[in-house]
Amino acid sequence: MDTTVSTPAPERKKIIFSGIQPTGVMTLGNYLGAVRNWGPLQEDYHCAYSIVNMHAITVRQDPKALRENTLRAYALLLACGIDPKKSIVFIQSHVRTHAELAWVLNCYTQFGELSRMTQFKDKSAKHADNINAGLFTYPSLMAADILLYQTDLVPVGVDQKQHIELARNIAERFNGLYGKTFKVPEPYIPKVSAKIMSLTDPTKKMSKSDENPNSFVAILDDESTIIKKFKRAVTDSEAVVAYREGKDGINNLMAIYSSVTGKSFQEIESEFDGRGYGDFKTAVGTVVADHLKPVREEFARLMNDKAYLEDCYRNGARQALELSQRTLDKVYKKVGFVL
Ligand code: ATP
Ligand code: LTN
Repeated sequence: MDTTVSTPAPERKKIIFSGIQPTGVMTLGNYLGAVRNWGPLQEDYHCAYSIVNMHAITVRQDPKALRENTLRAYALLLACGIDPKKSIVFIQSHVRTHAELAWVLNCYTQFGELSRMTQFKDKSAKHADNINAGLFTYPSLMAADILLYQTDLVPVGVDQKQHIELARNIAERFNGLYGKTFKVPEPYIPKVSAKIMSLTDPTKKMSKSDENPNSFVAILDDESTIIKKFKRAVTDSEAVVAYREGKDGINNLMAIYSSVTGKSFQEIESEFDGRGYGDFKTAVGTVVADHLKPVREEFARLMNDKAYLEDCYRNGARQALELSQRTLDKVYKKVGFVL
């Protein structure tokens, strides 16, 4: 008689990967659209998060500033609650498999596909004097970042959806040719704050590389700067706090307020019923500043402990290399490279 008790196989913990470019100080858009979700995910998933400095050089960077911003971005991730004991947290250029897989994937990505990427179109319009090949093939490197870890879910803002769709297509194409090699990833996009808009032009995405610092709130801005920026935010002349088409500025402030306080749009509308935009803007500024205060304090503490940071990113790179090498080995074998 068979006496073994058959217990169901424990469900495999899903894998999360995401990245952020060290192109400046993280904004409220990056935070609410992506990074804020990364910490809580650590409890239920295997997570890997990267400072993608190789992506950053697709537009010209000052080397000294890039080096400093990379370290600051790393410290900021930890300050936002990403725990290097729970997640793999690393700097992209430390892990050579990313560039290696990116080359292979470039050969399985079509020129036409890359030409359709809206980020490429936007960035090449913005940097017309430097439309380099890296800017064009950027999505293949991003696909490599994701596919190397057999990622299930990619938590990002909505602007990255198109790149993730391309990564899925590349994975499916490669799997179709050579048999199952890559997990096909899904985007993971928040409902309310997937696209935070610029405070000076609410039809444009808030972006950390915007040359007008009033257009974005940086996570490290102090309280009075944050409140000042919200007070100056472009709205409309209607003086009614309501979420409606055509009220881009107010809709954006409501999305921010809702995302930070957890209140619904309806609750916000009644809270500010009969009150002017001045009150509303101060309230948004205050909740954002209060919410970010512990992040600022933890960041300052971490930046005073460079030895700890170095320990964390070296260790992160070691773990990332070990995992990603397994996928790269499979790929090299499948395409016919002599091993
Ligand atoms: P850059 O200005 O250099 O293009 P960026 O501000 O767009 O940078 P990234 O490093 O490219 O920032 O993005 C990091 C993460 O933040 C991505 O998941 C992206 O989708 C998200 N993100 C960026 N801007 C916003 C925004 N305005 N609203 C919501 N999410 C955003
Ligand atoms: N392309 C992204 C940054 C990025 C990324 C990734 C995001 C690079 N590699 C992998 C998620 C997964 C951006 O511009 N925001």
